[in-house]
Amino acid sequence: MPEALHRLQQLDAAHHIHPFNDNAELAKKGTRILTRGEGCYVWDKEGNKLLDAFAGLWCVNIGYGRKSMGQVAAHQMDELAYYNTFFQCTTEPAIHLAAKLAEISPADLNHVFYSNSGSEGNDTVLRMVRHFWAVQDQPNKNIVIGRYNGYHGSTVAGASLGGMKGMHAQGGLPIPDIHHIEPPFFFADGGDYSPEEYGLVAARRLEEKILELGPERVAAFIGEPIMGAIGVYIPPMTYWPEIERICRKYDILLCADEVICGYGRTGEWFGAQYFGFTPDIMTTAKGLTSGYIPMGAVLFNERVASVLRQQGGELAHGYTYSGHPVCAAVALENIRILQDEKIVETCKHDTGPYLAERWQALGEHPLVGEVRIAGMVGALELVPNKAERKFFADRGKVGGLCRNIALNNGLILRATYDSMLLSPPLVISRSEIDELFEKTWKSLNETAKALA
Ligand code: PXG
Repeated sequence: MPEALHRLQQLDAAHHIHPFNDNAELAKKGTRILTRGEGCYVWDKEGNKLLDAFAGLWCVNIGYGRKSMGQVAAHQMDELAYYNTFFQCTTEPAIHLAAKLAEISPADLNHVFYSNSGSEGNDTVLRMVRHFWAVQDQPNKNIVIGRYNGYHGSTVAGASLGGMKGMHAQGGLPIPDIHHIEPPFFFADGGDYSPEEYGLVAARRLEEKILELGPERVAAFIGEPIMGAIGVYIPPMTYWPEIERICRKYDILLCADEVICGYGRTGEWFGAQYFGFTPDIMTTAKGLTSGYIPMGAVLFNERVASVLRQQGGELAHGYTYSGHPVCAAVALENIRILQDEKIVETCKHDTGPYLAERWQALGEHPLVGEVRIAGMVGALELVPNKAERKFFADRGKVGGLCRNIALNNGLILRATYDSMLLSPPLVISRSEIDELFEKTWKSLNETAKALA
């Protein structure tokens, strides 16, 4: 190993605590150090060129290496590197971005509150939905319902709204008045239902939970249109309209966590449009800036925004960097690129269908028990026996093995348990999709061989 690489790994091991890692194990193994990106590819310090089929962490929608993003950031830093949005002030990029988000978002989600990340955005959501009911003399309508294995971030509110038991175990979560229902996961839970029937069955768990808690206690429901981190669970098309019907029936706010789905991931601008429902609140981040700079934006509809405005008094909430001018300028440039290059439309009508065709074809591999795909996000469920909808006994081992084999083949896929997750930059071309297919097929073959 070259001396320079080893030295960097030693420094990293000595001083850097990594998120979502066993840090003791990582320190022994040494981190992979990424140095450069261009389009759908990244290079590491050892000189390996990797096809990034995960877009960094579900976020680099416009691909790496876009010069104009840096130019816009540099220009804004020269003009005005920072000013706050607190004391009756704002900046031009923050104004233009809010207007742009109102333009591209569905329905009347026309009001923006800025955060720095998806987690912070969901902290904002939790506080605002409770405040919304409290100022209307319903302070006890404060319970938020999420889903087990949902992911809404890693802050106290984000991890509480999420339903990851491993996260709840660290730090005494969830905080009070957050409840969870079982997620829609047909592969594991669909039984003898058709997917359409199952979508309704899974959605009606929300109604059962509301009736158990009392509708007068429930402020909101929150869910990712497609559950990403847990394994790209794509619900049947019947699920979200039924969730929406239930929320309307009991007057419960519907919050879509669009942190992964937002800004084109499904071939629509937002996941809610893909599934045909209209949320009251949307959390967005990641694709808002394609990961070039940290930023999040929570969108509120007219009803919620007007109550918060007219009855809410002074909003006792905000972040130093809410609406940061450099981040807002970069987000505007990112959206300009998405629009001018018709990237979302191309995903919907051209590259998305092609990706779906090739990704579906991987379902013929003996290791693959289910193929999931919606636009530019998907998964392969690796199974011991193709004929049965059953997991490996030792969940996660085969997925981890396949991920490492893929890396050796120059391909980045993420594994959650034994689901191989796909979320490439939205600009992936047909020939890059062919390369993705070939490298994935080869990696599946080598995984099967290693198991035999
Ligand atoms: N909501 C959703 C749906 C997410 O996917 C967040 C909120 C939190 O966003 P921030 O910006 O605070 O990280 C996310 C983030 C994984 C993984 O293992 C996924 C995320 C973050 C870290 C790891 O797939 N998603």
